[in-house]
Amino acid sequence: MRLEQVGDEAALEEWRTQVLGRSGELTQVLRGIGGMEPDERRAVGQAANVAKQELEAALDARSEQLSRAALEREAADGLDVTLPGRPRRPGRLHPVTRTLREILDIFGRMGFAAIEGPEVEHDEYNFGRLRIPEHHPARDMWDTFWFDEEIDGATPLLLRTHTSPMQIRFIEQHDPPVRIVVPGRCYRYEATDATHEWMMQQVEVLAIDEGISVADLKGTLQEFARQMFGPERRVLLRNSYFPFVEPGVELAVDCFSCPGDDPRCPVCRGSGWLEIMGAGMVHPEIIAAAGFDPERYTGFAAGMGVERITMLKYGIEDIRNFYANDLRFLRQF
Ligand code: FA5
Repeated sequence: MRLEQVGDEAALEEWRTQVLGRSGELTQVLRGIGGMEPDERRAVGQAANVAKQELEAALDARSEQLSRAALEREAADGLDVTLPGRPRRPGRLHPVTRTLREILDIFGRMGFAAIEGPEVEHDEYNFGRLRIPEHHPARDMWDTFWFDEEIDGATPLLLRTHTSPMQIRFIEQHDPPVRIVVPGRCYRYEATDATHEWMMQQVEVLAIDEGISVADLKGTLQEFARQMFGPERRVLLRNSYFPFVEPGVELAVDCFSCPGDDPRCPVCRGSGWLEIMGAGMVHPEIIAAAGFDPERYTGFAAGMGVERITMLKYGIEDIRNFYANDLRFLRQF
């Protein structure tokens, strides 16, 4: 085969093997040199080496010609492979996902396992077993989306308003000691504004064991706040009410954006404190209902809003930015 007749890369490789390869024509000649007279050996050897260099140069030139011809063919078809490619923008995590992972990491290091639960929940778990019977005023605070169907005559189905139902589901199935965090989406029938969405993510915290006290609640949440917002943060427990804890508290951290008394501060509005979660000691009736002796076992629980914590961390003033799918907002993180 002549080199000029070689029409593509595969044929070129075939030519190379045939002529220059290990058992190619030229290699045969070089191998034959061993049996020649010294003078003849030198002359043939030199000639063969010259021929080898020329053949290799011809091979390179032909290879170059072939790829140029291929490019020209593609250009003639309207494809210009020499144009720079379209830049690929690397994706990134949503700021709320980042905060969520940070929260789970912090509690993970303290020994809490992360578990998930259903977003479509029974009335009984979202309310009833959390000591919020029908007609209880706490239901007004947590109105939600209801389903028409009933399954097996069980209590009506709804979109859960908080992650607290997993407190009940978990202790129904597991004995103390319990140390879990439950991340997940929650839904509320809500008129949205800068700090309220109809869908938001919470992380529930639950610890039940012998001898757990309010000091454990405060210490754990304080350590969490420091890791999340900085080592100099102070936390404040304020009295609050949730039917499934006794006593109930709200946990606030001191403002990290102003000295604590600036009425124009977008983070605390001059109050000096930012509420980040509801918490309390698990109600003894809930521990008893799961089959454990409330004189022996005590525990604490907390529920925090992941969007709110993200807002505080990055100084975001409107919660609705998170789910508006505006890339100009999301690309900043
Ligand atoms: C609860 O949901 C309780 N389950 C919390 C709890 C758990 C108390 C365990 C005691 C023991 P609350 O409705 O306050 O409580 O909501 C908890 C957090 O979720 C709030 O502090 C806030 O950060 C966030 N949150 C509540 N509603 C919204 C909303 N509409 N939009 C955004 N975040 C919200």
